[in-house]
Amino acid sequence: MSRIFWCLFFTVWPIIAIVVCAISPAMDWAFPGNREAATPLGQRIDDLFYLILGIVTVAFIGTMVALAYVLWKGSKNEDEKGWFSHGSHNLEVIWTIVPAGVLLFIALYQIDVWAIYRVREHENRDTVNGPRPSHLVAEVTARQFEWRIRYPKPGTKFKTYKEIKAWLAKPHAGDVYAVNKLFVHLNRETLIYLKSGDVQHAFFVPDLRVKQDAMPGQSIDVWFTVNKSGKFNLTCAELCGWGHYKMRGEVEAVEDLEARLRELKALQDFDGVTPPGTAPAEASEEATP
Ligand SMILES: [Cu+2]
Repeated sequence: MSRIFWCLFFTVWPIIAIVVCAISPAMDWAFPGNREAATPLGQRIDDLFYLILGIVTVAFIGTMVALAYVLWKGSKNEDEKGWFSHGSHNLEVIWTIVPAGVLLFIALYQIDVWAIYRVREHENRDTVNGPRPSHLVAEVTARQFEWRIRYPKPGTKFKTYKEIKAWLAKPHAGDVYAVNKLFVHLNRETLIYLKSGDVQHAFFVPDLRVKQDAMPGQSIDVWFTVNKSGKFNLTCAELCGWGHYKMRGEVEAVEDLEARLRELKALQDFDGVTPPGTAPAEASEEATP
């Protein structure tokens, strides 16, 4: 009886694991927000994830069925003597070659996604010599415990990477500054230069499947194209100090980025005195008897 109990005991856990895995997308336990990635590359990363999950699930179920079969068979006859195996050369060859083949397949299959994610020239073969005119370029500086963002003057179009590098080297008149809020173009490529003002941080936007460490003394370029409008959480994914937990920001994809940047610029330039040609609501109320 106790043999059958242990047989069932060890069989029920893998079944629970498979059930939990199967229902997790419906229960919102799967990807962030239970949504599709908001970038085309993120969707390909998700596809890779599901492919690997599928392979692992098949291996897991196969192993568990074999285990349950052995337990069940062994639980039937208490008088049967154990059979001692000193290994099987053929089996060892099989279970070495099969995983090696699976790993080789994954390594080759994912190479394209990795190249697009990390090797800029790969994605922009047609524009290796310069950024696309539609690029949003922004400098994002992580520091304890916030994200400082600098955009070039609204309307700036960089023609070469050299121009971008010159802009990154120092602040320029007309730059637009923001904290913890990064506006990006919808359906157009964003190119950000990630820096750190102090320790190591990590720029992580789960909905976009974008994650990159920010290193002191380095400027790291990160690019993505958001194809869903909305707001996405930006968090720091590197334990960077006591206030790490509150290092939260937001990425918002908007249709008219230029207009949004001009609004930010106007707000930044406002000196507290009513700008010419406009009458704030408070002032006109006071004037009414
Ligand atoms: Cu941080």
